[in-house]
Amino acid sequence: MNIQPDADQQTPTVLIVDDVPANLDVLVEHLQREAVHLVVALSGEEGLRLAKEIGPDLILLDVMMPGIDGFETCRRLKADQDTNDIPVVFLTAREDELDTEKGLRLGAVDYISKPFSMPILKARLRNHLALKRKSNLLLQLACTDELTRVGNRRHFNKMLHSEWGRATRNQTPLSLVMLDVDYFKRFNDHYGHPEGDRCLAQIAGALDSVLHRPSDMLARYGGEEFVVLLPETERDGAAAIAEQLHASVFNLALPHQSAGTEGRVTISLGVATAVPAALNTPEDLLAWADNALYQAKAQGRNQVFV
Ligand code: GH3
Ligand code: MG
Ligand code: MG
Ligand code: MG
Repeated sequence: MNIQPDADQQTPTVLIVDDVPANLDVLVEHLQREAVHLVVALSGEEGLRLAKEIGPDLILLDVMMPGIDGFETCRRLKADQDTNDIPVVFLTAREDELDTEKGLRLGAVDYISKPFSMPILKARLRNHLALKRKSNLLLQLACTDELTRVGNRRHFNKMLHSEWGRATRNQTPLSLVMLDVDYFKRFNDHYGHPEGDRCLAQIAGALDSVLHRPSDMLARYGGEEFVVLLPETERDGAAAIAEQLHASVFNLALPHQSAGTEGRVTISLGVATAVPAALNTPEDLLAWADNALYQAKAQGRNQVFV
């Protein structure tokens, strides 16, 4: 999955959770003129489901609700890594000090008691959304390789470990493709480093166009080396993707006129697949893919080694 370059430009989504439809009506009526997209839920359960599904930028949460109340809803949002970054603002008739402290301790960014002032609520929401936008941008910068706009090594390592954990729990295969540009030193020597940079960015674009599952992840591992993480993918499937990755770069037909090359830029790829076992680590999968890549290079480059 590629990282959206314009994640900070989108209209923010606010999820409002309240069991009383009249309360929702009042909030929607007043907030709909703000530059936000509003989604409503009538229970904690529905709020949790929607939060996971749409990933809102802020959740406005009632406390007293039948079923799971707002406090429990907040606790579960914060315990789930898919939703724990979403700022929660309580909006409630329960206004004693203990409740306020509890809501904030559970991780809410704000606690607003009824009766409340609509202009102040709006001002607070705007401030929280501005902060969320900045933290999204920071997160995106921390995960992105500046030159190629794909994931960076730091993000890849994080995803490798979390996908390894998931594959271990579910006993599903996890595949990794490691690839390296052939004779890239000669490319730089011949065409210059700026042209080399442009070449790497084009290669990243071609590689990315091959991946279609949201869970697939491309990253620049370093220099002229890229990695592709393929969750729930068997060896045959990974080999087929690797062939497509190989063809995508070959078909760019970027000229590379120097000794040993095919007249165009090519890549070598190594594929590794594992269903995690107790004695293995994600670093083993990396080492296997690296070893396969070494074999692809040793057998003449411009090929996939599985
Ligand atoms: P091989 O086929 O064995 O991979 O040969 P190679 O020349 O590609 O491998 P080597 O490791 O000797 O050289 C890698 C080159 O990649 C060296 C370096 O100049 C270039 N390179 C690494 N990172 C960048 C980058 O960010 N931009 C540019 N332009 N070149 C880079
Ligand atoms: Mg209520
Ligand atoms: Mg190379
Ligand atoms: Mg290299």
